[in-house]
Amino acid sequence: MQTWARYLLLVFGMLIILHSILRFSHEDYNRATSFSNLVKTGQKHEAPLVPDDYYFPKDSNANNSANASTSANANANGNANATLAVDRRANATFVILARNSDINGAVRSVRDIEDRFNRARGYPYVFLNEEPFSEEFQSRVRVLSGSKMEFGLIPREHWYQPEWIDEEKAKKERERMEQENIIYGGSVSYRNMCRFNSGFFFKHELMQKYRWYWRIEPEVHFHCDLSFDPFLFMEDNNKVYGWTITMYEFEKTIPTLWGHVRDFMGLHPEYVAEDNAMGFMSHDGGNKYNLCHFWSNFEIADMHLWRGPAYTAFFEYLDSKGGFYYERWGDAPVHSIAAAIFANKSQLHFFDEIGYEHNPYTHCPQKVETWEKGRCSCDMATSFDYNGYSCMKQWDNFIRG
Ligand SMILES: Nc1nc2c(ncn2[C@@H]2O[C@H](COP(=O)(O)OP(=O)(O)OP(=O)(O)O)[C@@H](O)[C@H]2O)c(=O)[nH]1
Ligand SMILES: [Mg+2]
Repeated sequence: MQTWARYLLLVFGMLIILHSILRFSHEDYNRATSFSNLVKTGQKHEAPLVPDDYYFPKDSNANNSANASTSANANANGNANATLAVDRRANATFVILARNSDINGAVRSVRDIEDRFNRARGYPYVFLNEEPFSEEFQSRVRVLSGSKMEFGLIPREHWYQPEWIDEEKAKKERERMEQENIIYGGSVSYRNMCRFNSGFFFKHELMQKYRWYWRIEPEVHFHCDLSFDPFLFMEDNNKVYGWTITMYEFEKTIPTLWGHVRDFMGLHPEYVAEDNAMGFMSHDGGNKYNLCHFWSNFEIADMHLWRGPAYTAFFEYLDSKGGFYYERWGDAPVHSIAAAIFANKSQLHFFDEIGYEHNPYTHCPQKVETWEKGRCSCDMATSFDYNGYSCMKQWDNFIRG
């Protein structure tokens, strides 16, 4: 064999060995390069879009906060038409959990959602914090919108680590997770935040008057014009949970969560929805969790879901196990699993139209018409949907049946 051919063979052999080592040692690399993933690159999902009925007429720039009425005005069979969608507003609010130090990011997020959606709709905002919001924070976000803005203090018992948590054990676990480089593994405040988002934000007194919320974080981006009202679409179509990005959870943050979920379902079969979305999260009838969840930094959802008896019992059950502190359970898997179990699959809605970015991932609409209609600033080609770490293909397969 010629020398150059031998070198080529050697390099090729080394690449194969390196690839095998990486697949074995790095879960993300393994997923991204799996055969099923590679053949699906470039795949476009056929997500159902929000019907034209829900789009505002092109010349509509009315600020509906002035003539708002609740969506109780929907016609008898619950369908809306364009006029109704413009005239109505849902009983909904944006909710933004933030620290005073998050001010610049909060300004950017509010600026984005106002420009892309809310200036024409006038939905209110609730900002929540475990410390009082500074005057500066309030004045810098107030100036961005004519909508009502309220700034709430989170009650101590909704935020801090409960007394009954064994702090010695929790500390040991934090230290271990930190040593293992588990993201936020050593942080107590991150755990407070996850527990609050899982079980308490919808109990805050400022949230009581609302049924629907759209969760927004500081420093996120909305890449497309949103010329329809997602709350009204959800309300009229019996949806309860809307999302844009789905991905795998880090298993090391939730080692015992699924076992508790299964125990809970065994104790309370009456809460499990008949046509639930368990099949999206488990491929063996619920035995093993595939770690898929909705990325909850974006959520548009019905708080009836969280305030009802099923989720109330579920959260109390999980909380009593201490995993928010002894492990590092995120609100994303907790909400997602609950939505998948307690709602019917038709009640979970993927919003392809909403171009959304939370560093480092972006969802960009996958249909050219949608992308053009939304005047989107994102690059369709870099949408997270069929990234190896995304669970979109599991969702597609599940919905296709
Ligand atoms: N008031 C308050 N808000 C917090 C605290 N920690 C996080 N948040 C807010 O909770 C939300 C989630 O926190 P992030 O730090 O963004 O968590 P994450 O999205 O999982 O992680 P990143 O990838 O770092 O963004 C954001 O809206 C934060 O502003 C805290 O200690 N106090
Ligand atoms: Mg974040």
